[in-house]
Amino acid sequence: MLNLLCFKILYLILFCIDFPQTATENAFCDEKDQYEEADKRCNVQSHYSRNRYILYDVNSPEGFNLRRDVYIRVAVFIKNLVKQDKEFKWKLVLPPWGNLYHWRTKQIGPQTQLPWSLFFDIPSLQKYIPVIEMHQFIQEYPSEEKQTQLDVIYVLQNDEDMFRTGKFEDKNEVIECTDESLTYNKPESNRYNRYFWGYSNVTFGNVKCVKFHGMISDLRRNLMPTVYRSVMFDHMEIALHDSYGSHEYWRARCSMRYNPELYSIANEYRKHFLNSTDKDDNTEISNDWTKKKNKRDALGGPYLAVHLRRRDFLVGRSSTVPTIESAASQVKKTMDHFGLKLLFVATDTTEEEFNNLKDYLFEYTVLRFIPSNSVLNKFKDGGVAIIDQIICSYARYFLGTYESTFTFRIQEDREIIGFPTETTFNVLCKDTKKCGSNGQWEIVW
Ligand SMILES: Nc1nc2c(ncn2[C@@H]2O[C@H](COP(=O)(O)OP(=O)(O)OP(=O)(O)O)[C@@H](O)[C@H]2O)c(=O)[nH]1
Ligand SMILES: [Mg+2]
Repeated sequence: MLNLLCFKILYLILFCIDFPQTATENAFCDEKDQYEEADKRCNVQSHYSRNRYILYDVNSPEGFNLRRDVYIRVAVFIKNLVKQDKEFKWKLVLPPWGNLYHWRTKQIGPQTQLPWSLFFDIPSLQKYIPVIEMHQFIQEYPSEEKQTQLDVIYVLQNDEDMFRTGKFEDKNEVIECTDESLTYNKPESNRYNRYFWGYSNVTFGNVKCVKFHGMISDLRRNLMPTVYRSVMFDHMEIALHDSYGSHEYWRARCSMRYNPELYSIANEYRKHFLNSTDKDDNTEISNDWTKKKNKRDALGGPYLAVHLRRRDFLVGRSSTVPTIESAASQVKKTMDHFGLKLLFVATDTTEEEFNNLKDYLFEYTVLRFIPSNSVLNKFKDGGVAIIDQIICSYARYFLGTYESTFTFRIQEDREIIGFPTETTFNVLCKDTKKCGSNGQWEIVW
């Protein structure tokens, strides 16, 4: 008798505790529920299946760096959730990277379904919130006939009336979906079968369209963890930061360290071409961001870095983007002021424009990072852009592009490294008379 009891307890521990209840197991429970034994097993199992998954996606034309900002909003949301709700085990599924408008290098093949680990340091993200990659989610989430079915998808939408009238108030209202709201602008998709990030084996059970305005924390009431185990939010960029620039914002931001290999490549480049090392430049920081120290004495390498955003900015933001001649003269003035001779340029411009810039700055050494084939093949356009950002973040002085999120992320990294603010929050102007400011979002320790 005692033996049988022990066996039962062992069985429950081995097979029930903390494993998500699969759809097949559900069917098993329904079929056998006339048997007390099976019933008991099922109850225990559903009781202990506490894993809950949150997924999200962002409007497809949005670039890499705005997407990183959306991650911070989500991360702070999850952080609070994990803190306040001990009943469930919340996990964030990191949305794979792919199909971004700016990733144009053709010879390296399709840049889709890229895991976060290619660009970011996952253990570092995990020190802030529980995150898993999409491929891990597909493995660990219950699936039926190799199909992973998400329980519900909320398609967030702006309330156009608010934008028309200018009267904004919080809203989180399920509305009837229109054809337009369900038209996902991905070529392989159709109305009821959207392939998330190109995964044809990921489907969904329930889709709800939501007029949403307000802070991301308000999405908590859409989670309903006793009903749904997996909840996906599309157009997550619509949900606003709970507190942009707060201490919590910066904790989430600090956790976004890059893949260590990208730092190594950037550091090699700094050492060889820019005479820059952390030791000499007073830019050493702890490998563990939770041990970060409040400091503002970073010196930076003996070079000026400029982020010269061109391409779509030349059209969309022509009133703030300078000509190459004007950019060169602004760079020259700053370099002379600081007595610098080395210039590092991060840019999405053409070879022709870059050479043009070099011609204007012939008395200086003007460099840009050119990836080897192996670096480009491995880390793709996204990784090369991050290397550019890292190199900019270690410069003695940084000049960015007005209202570019690529520039914002560099400024944040410089805040984390501990530079005096006056070396960081500077941008190129349209011309010398008219000059905007990006604002100055300083780190909060
Ligand atoms: N390698 C490299 N790529 C760049 C550079 N500037 C822009 N890009 C590419 O262009 C993309 C810019 O898009 P976002 O990341 O959205 O940043 P943004 O367009 O400057 O900012 P928004 O105003 O939000 O659109 C980057 O993600 C890169 O892929 C650069 O200096 N170096
Ligand atoms: Mg952009």
